[in-house]
Amino acid sequence: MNRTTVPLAKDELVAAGEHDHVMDTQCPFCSVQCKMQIVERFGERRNSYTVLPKPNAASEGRLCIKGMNAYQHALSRERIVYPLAKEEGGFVRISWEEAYRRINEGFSHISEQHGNDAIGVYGGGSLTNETAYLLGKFARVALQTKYIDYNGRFCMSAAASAGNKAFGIDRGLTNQLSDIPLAKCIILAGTNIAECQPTLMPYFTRAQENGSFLIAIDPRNTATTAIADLHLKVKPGMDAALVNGMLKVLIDGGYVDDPFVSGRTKGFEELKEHLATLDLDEIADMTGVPLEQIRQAAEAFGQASTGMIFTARGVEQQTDGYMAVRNFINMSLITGKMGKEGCGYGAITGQGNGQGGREHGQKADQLPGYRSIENADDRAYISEIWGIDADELPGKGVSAYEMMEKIHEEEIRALFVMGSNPIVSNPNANFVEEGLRKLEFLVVSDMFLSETAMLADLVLPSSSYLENEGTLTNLEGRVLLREASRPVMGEAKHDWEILCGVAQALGKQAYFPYTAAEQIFEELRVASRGGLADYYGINYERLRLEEGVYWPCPSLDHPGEKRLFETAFAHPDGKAELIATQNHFPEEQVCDEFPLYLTTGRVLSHYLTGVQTRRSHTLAARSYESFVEIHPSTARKYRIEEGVLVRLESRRGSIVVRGKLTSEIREDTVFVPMHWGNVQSVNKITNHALDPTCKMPGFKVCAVHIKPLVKPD
Ligand SMILES: Nc1nc2c(c(=O)[nH]1)N[C@H]1C(S)=C(S)[C@@H](COP(=O)(O)OP(=O)(O)OC[C@H]3O[C@@H](n4cnc5c(=O)[nH]c(N)nc54)[C@H](O)[C@@H]3O)O[C@H]1N2
Ligand SMILES: Nc1nc2c(c(=O)[nH]1)N[C@H]1C(S)=C(S)[C@@H](COP(=O)(O)OP(=O)(O)OC[C@H]3O[C@@H](n4cnc5c(=O)[nH]c(N)nc54)[C@H](O)[C@@H]3O)O[C@H]1N2
Ligand code: SF4
Ligand SMILES: [Mo]
Repeated sequence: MNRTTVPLAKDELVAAGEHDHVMDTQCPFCSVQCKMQIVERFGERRNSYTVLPKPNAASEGRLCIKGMNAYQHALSRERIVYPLAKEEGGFVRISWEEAYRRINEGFSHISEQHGNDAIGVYGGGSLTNETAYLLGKFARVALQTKYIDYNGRFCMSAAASAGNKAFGIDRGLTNQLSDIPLAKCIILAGTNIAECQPTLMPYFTRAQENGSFLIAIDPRNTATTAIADLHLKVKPGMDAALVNGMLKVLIDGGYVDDPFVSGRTKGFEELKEHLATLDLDEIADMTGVPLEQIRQAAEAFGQASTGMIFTARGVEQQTDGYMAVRNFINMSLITGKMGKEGCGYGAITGQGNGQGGREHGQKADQLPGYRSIENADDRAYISEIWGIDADELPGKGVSAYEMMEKIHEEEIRALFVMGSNPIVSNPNANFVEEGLRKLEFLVVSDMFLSETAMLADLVLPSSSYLENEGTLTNLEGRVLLREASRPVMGEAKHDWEILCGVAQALGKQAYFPYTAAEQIFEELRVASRGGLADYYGINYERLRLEEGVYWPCPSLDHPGEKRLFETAFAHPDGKAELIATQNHFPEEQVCDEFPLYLTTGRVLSHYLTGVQTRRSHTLAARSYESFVEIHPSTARKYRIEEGVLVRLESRRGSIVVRGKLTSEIREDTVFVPMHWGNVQSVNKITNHALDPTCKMPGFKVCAVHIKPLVKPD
């Protein structure tokens, strides 16, 4: 990971006679968006590839194993390179003209019979800003449906809602990464940075070298908790209560920053009164974290002169994810550790464009620039840019999983999926698969025949990150331009071209006249102008000259805001909101029938539903199948041995994975990664209960039963 090789300028490589083709690009996977250079040397029988990290501010010239091997899937022979139509059970090659004709026929037939809302659109956080923006416009203007949402609902929605309510704005990190080494105490809650954003680890180790005290909160020992000075091995789903304990210690110990609380926040009295009613011993008991450790963590944070808190999906993918995040933000605020050097809160964004993808209209209730589809001024502003009447603009739809319910109810009868594999990534996946099979018409745009694409009536081949130009916004809120570095493979098209093509087939070409991604970005700039996520001051020229620009950036001469909230929060009164949080318990509790908690997550070498990384031979070889982490004493009780196949069962279904005995996990909890489909798809058993505020599913806790597939002698 820490390769220090300096990338070469293209002409240096030419001079050295070393290469045939150099690609300057950006990793397609996680939110760090590391820059890299891929040198492709043409050989007689096959080409060879060398991948070099490129220095840039976020990764500081590091790459992880996924980035190093990301060329493998993009160049894989398994890429779909022409449109495919399902006929008599199999796929046949068709022309783009035929594909567009069938889409027009399919969508028109359904909307005439059942109305425009019978067609749903489902997007993703890997799409560029240009495509994400256009997908929102496509749903509202070309299809005129209210039903659009995206996979970020499962990823960023709890933190996004919490940021919006607490601060008045949702940008994942309130600071640049370079603030991290300046923090004297750091809390990493439900975030496994060492495996999920590996190139960021040196920021944290540097902080420790500067004397920082690092606290990790996770039910498992991970490569991240391994570097922590204190590890709170919390019971799954109990973060909100754990933070209540720490808040109580902070208040009782006199660690509140009174001037900050009175000048810059509201709601403190209610919070204090609520905490006074809670009992620390009870909190220790319900969270499984010894009281001494709760005290030690709170005091370390309270005493430190600077401090930062980071959360990720461990805290957020809960039926109380929104409130749990609010509680961590409470902690940053009452200690005044916000808006200053080495102080701030961060929700570690997940997907490559997990940040930008949540700002420009893929969400059910959102218009570009983080505008609201329910706000009359916002509707009028965007309608004018789109050249439609505000009355024609549909209203608010429903969240991603709720769309799956609408499919079952036959309110949605056709679905257009771009950049997601919902059949593997939604909770309660058997129900989701049943729904997708029931659809009258399913169109999927992907690079591969994903599990979802396999069910489609039409599959549209999209270009890869090496081929498609566009902008992505990294976890810091820094907008980056990724230039295309290869011609499109076969007859594949860029996602935005596909959207323009479908719009034309539907007779809506006048609203989709683009011939380059940059033209779409120019429209996005204006559409976002004056919104919360204001990109107006950013253009391709700037992005080429500067190393990315932070939003908000309201004008071309604005430098972009690197650190938020230095003087005010984004609410009209400039104050941040504190809130009293209940000691929430997960929706599903263990019982005699389902005696263990299941939590889910990731491994280093695979990405999300694995469609891409399972097609990279180097990555697949590192982890070729799923597994269940189980504590040896729990394994003994259920007669599970190392390496045997086991059946895990919940109220919703069952899966078969291999047992992996490890004392790194709590005895009451098992862990399964999410990167495999079919019989190893952990979402066949996860719980579909949603957080009431943000509609995030509780992916991180459900109750399961475990048994060996074959009974031991
Ligand atoms: N290698 C790899 N990297 C990735 C991805 C990938 O798939 N693979 N995906 C990207 C994306 S889209 C995302 S969203 C991010 C996700 O990044 P993370 O959120 O860091 O990853 P997860 O493994 O889902 O969960 C993090 C940790 O939460 C812990 N956890 C489980 N339950 C609880 C709980 O109740 N409380 C607490 N405090 N912790 C809990 C898990 O044990 C796990 O170690 O990673 C991004 N980077
Ligand atoms: N149990 C459990 N479930 C989870 C999670 C968890 O922690 N536990 N995490 C959740 C999270 S955080 C996330 S982000 C979701 C992710 O869920 P998904 O969106 O289903 O994840 P991906 O595997 O990234 O699917 C993306 C698909 O789009 C394709 N693709 C990639 N890039 C492009 C592109 O540019 N254009 C097009 N058209 N297609 C492209 C890929 O080939 C792949 O088939 O999963 C969620 N599900
Ligand atoms: S997966 Fe993330 S950390 Fe690894 S190279 Fe890609 S962008 Fe960087
Ligand atoms: Mo994610």
